[in-house]
Amino acid sequence: MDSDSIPDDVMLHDWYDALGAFIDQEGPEAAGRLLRALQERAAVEGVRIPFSANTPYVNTIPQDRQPPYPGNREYERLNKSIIRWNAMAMVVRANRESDGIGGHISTYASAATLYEVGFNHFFRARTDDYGGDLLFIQGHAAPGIYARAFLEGRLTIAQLEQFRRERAPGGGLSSYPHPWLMPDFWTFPTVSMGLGPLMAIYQARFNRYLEHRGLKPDNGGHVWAFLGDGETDEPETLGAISLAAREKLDNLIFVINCNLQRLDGPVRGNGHIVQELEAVFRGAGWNVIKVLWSSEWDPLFEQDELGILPDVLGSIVDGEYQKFSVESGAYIRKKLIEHEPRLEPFLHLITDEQLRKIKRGGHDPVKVFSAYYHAIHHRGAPTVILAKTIKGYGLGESGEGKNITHQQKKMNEDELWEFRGRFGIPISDEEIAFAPFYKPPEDSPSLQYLLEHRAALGGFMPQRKATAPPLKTPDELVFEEFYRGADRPVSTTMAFVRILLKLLRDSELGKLIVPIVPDEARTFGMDGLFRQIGIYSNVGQRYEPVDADNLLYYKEARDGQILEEGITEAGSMSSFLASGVSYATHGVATIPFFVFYSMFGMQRIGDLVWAGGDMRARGFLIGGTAGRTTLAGEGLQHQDGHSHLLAMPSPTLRAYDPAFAFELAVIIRDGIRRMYEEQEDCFYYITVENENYLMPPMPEGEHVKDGILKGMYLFKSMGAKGARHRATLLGSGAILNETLKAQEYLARRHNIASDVWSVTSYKALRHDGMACDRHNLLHPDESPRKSYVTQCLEKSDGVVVAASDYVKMLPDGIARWAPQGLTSLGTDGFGRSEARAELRDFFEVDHRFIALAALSAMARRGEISPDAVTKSMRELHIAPDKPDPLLS
Ligand SMILES: Cc1ncc(C[n+]2csc(CCOP(=O)(O)OP(=O)(O)O)c2C)c(N)n1
Ligand SMILES: [Mg+2]
Repeated sequence: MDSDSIPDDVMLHDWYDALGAFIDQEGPEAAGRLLRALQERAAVEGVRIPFSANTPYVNTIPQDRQPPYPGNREYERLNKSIIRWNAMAMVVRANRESDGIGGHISTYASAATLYEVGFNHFFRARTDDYGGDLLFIQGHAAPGIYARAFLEGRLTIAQLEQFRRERAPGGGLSSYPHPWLMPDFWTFPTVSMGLGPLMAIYQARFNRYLEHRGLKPDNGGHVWAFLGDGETDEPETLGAISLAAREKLDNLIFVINCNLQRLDGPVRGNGHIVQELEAVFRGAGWNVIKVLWSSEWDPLFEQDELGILPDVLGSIVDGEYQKFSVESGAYIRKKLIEHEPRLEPFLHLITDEQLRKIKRGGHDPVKVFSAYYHAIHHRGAPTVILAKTIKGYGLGESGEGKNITHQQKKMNEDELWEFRGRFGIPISDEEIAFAPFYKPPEDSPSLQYLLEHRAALGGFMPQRKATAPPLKTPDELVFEEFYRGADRPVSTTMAFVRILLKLLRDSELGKLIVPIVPDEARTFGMDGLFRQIGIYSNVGQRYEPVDADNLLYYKEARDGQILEEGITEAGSMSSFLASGVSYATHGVATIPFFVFYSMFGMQRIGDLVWAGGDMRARGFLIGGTAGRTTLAGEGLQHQDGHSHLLAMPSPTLRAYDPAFAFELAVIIRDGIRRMYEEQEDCFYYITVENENYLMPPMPEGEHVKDGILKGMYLFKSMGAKGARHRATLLGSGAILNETLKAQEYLARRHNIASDVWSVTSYKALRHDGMACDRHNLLHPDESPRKSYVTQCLEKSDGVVVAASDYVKMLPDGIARWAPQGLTSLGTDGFGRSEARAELRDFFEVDHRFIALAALSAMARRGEISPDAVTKSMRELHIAPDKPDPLLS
């Protein structure tokens, strides 16, 4: 044979026959092994087979491996049709009432079978003897989930009528899955696309972690993540799939609704999204199940003796399939024959009408059931189901398969008639134009069937239950050593690690702590923990670590406590979230401490932080190596001077920038009390720094702890000989030391007395100020409340200077409550790779600039002469023409 030739048909048939006989005799698994052996042999003989991670464009599960369908198809179809109708009516009516209120019809329309088969047969709620399945529902499919909950009796007609009108009397329904808004219903926020699949992977892994550590019984529970095919373009969607395979997460199932469309148009008009995803997931080691064709196709495949059908179907691009979904049977026939003339006689087996109606696999409950069945029984790898559907399925002229379908929110009367007819909804002709919600009578067998199936599967889903009992806040004694201060220079990072160590030793809380690091433990001096509590690994440690003879060796263990995530802040944050909501998902409160480079936190994974607030996550985010001038040398991509600004918008995130070990101890202890004893739905962002200095003892007085938590307290007052004026200096984090130095300078060189306040949280101060303003706005008849900032700052009428290692916006954010105004110093700008002192000079936040800011403000108020300021500048070596750090 020459190089281009392939075996002729006769020869091929001999091979086919031989293979067929082997499969009949030995079974498909043995045949797979045989082919693999042949492939290896061929490689040894020098045969090069082009690599393909794809299988033909047919269903992965052949008809003879389909389990029998256990349900009543008639009831299920009726219920599903009613749910479809109500989901559509919900959106249509909301938009009639309130034009532009939005909502989506077409996503659920394409996914209805995927969800309904799950709800009727697979999704099992948490019970005493079952760990519970967790559902990550595609956000835009929310109307369908509400429509089901309505049939289940969990939602009222009034609530359905108030879809996207949450403030309507009696309460409405949130647009998408938001646990913050519907805390008894939704479990995971998913509508920022890409986050759901990423979180689902880490959630499945965290479930295993809990089991391996004995915090949750090994009693099952699958994580089901539903996502759109367009959503797979988000890097977060596919970014962690190799972890899922590596960890052998057979408790994880992705269901990708391949309706071939996204918002604007086709996902891959010129290609094949299903094949593309198959290759990606198979390459990563997942079990891939393609559900492409409905049962109606089975006889066609059977009669396809030439084996040409898969090839033809595989050569049709997605854009063309989309066109098929809006075209006539005759058109489809013509196009298929254009692709492969040999199909012509074969296609005579079906009529044009049959050809038009023939369904895609994702709309066939039998095929979907079969895929789910194989998925939950698959061992050793996660499963992805690629279900081919039509976007806007059933919407007919008003949007099925159309490019505009994603945005479709209205249906005219004709379209409603067509919908009713197609799905057989029992609504009268007179009513139809109103698009009324329909619920069968309570005693109707179809509704009873639906309820019985949920009861058998453990109860309704989704459902969120925060059942974990409160924990006891550790005794003050645990923190005493930090309140006393340290007699050798240490950093707040070191203090944090020591606090963590003590908490890990706590008899009640210790085991519940989940330290999470993205390959940064050594940076923060946490490597001592490797040996002490171990790094979690689902397979333990299968090698002798290179540092085995070292006291602090790299210990991996199946019950290891640390989640060493590698270099993925998004993945680590997803673990944080899984741990931070375990009080609700598993009824076991765990306390995550996610320690990361502060620069790669808020700005890198801000969307996940936002989701954390939505899902009512609890726990501690610890931003290490923080402070734009405190982290020296690293330059502008590492030195963080704005994460506290980025922490501002997340409403339940409590952000702190402590200066001393005792402040940190007070904040962490109170955080545990709030989140785990009082069960408040909030979480913490605390920055820690790596500058070593002496940690003073906590000043006396109850107001100190209180002030630390509220955001500021008086740390040190200093008089001065013959002082006529007094300044107020606010400092935070490591910059507090610069403030203290400035205090001394002002007293020594200018006889100015001053008070130094440590500001631990500009965010807390601002929230308090805003609450006071709002109260005063709404209560004009009461005497006005005074913000905490005002209460603190009105004690002195002198100038106020605030300095931190963060942007000036932070102190500016409280300026309106400073009775005498304030001057902000901060670290706006890109910065430099430099040493600390030079950076602080560059950004103008060192003691010299703090003193200068105070003197300059005093001169403007006439308290001192401008000459004295100029003189001081010379003394402090501050040049007036120094470049502005903001843009230099
Ligand atoms: C991060 C993010 N970007 C953009 C959007 C806006 N958006 C919502 S749905 C959608 C298209 C979804 O297409 P696909 O994932 O295929 O889902 P389908 O509705 O087709 O099932 C877009 C762009 C979003 N919700 N989240
Ligand atoms: Mg899509």
